[in-house]
Amino acid sequence: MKQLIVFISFLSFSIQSWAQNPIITNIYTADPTARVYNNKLYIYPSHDVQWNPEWEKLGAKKENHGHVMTDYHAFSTTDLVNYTDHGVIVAQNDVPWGLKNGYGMWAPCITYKNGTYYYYFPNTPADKSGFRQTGLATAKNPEGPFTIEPNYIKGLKGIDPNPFIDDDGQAYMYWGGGKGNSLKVVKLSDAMKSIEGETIAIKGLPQEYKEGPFVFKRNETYYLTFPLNYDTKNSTEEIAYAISNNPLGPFEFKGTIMDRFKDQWTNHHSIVNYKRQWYFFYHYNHISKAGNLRSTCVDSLFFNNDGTIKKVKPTLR
Ligand code: FUB
Repeated sequence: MKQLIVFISFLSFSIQSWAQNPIITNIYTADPTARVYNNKLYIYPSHDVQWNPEWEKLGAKKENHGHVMTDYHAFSTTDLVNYTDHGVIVAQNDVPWGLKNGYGMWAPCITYKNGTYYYYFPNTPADKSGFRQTGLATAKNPEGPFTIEPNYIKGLKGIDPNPFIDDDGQAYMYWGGGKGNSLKVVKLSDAMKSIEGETIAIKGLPQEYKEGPFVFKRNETYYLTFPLNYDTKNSTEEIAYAISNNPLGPFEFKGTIMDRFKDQWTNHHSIVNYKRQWYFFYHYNHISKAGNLRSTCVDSLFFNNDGTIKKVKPTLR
C-alpha cells in the first residue's frame, strides 16, 4: 500500500510538472541554468526585457540583436510546480567594468565550490575590449547576496559561460558562440577567478554549433550539450549533444536532444537530476510570441541503456 501511494504521488508530481509550461510567468526568462543546492532546485536564467527608448537619453545605445537585459533574478522550487522569485541578484548598472546602461548581459551560469557560489555572466565591457566579456559574482548562499568582482576574467571574451566542476575538484569553463567564435574550454584556477593553462577550441562538432554550451557528467561520461542553428534564414535552434571520457575532449557528436521550433529564434537549456529524475530546462516564446521575450520551460529527460539521450518532446501548454 505504501509503495502504491509513493507511486501515485510520483505520477501526480510528474504530470503536474509537465502540465504547466512555461514555469516562470511573472517576468520573461530565458537560458535557464538549473542547479540543485541544499535539496532545492534553483534556476538562474537570463531576464529578457523590452528595449526602452528613454534609456537613449541616458546615453544607452541600442545594439542590433534584440536581447536586452537590465538584471538577473534567481528562482527556486522544491516541487517543480511552485517557484519562488528571489528577486534581482545582479544588476547591469552595478557591474564595475560594464558599460553603463549597456544592458548587454546575456546567458549566465553558476557553480558551487567549497562554500561559495560562483555566478558567471557575460556583459558589454566599458573598455570596448570585445562584444562581451565574462564577469563573476560570488555569494555564500544560492540566492545571494552576490558580490560582483571588480574586473572581468581575462581570457574569457565571448558569451554563454558554462562552468563545470569535475569529481576531482578541477573546474572547467566552456563558452563561446556566434560566427567565428567557436566553442572553447579552459581550466579555471583553484580560486575560480582566472583561467589556467591552454584554451582549447573544441573540434568535431557540426559547423552549425551556435552558442549556449552546457556540460554534465553521468556514469563517467561527459555530456557536452549545445544549440545548433541549421537555418540561418529563420534562425531557429535545436539542442544537440556530444560525449567524451575527458572534459577537454575530443567529443563524439551523438545527435539531437530537442528539435528546433518552427517559430522560435533561440533555444538554450540545462540538464539536471533532481529527486532521482533528469530534467531538461529550456525556453520558448509562449507568452510574448516574440523572439526576444522568452519564457522558461521544463520537461523530463530520459537516457537509453547505452547512455544515449532520448529526444525530449517539448510540452508547450
Ligand atoms: O539570451 C541571449 C542569448 O540568446 C544567449 O546568450 C544565447 O544563448 C541565446 O539564447
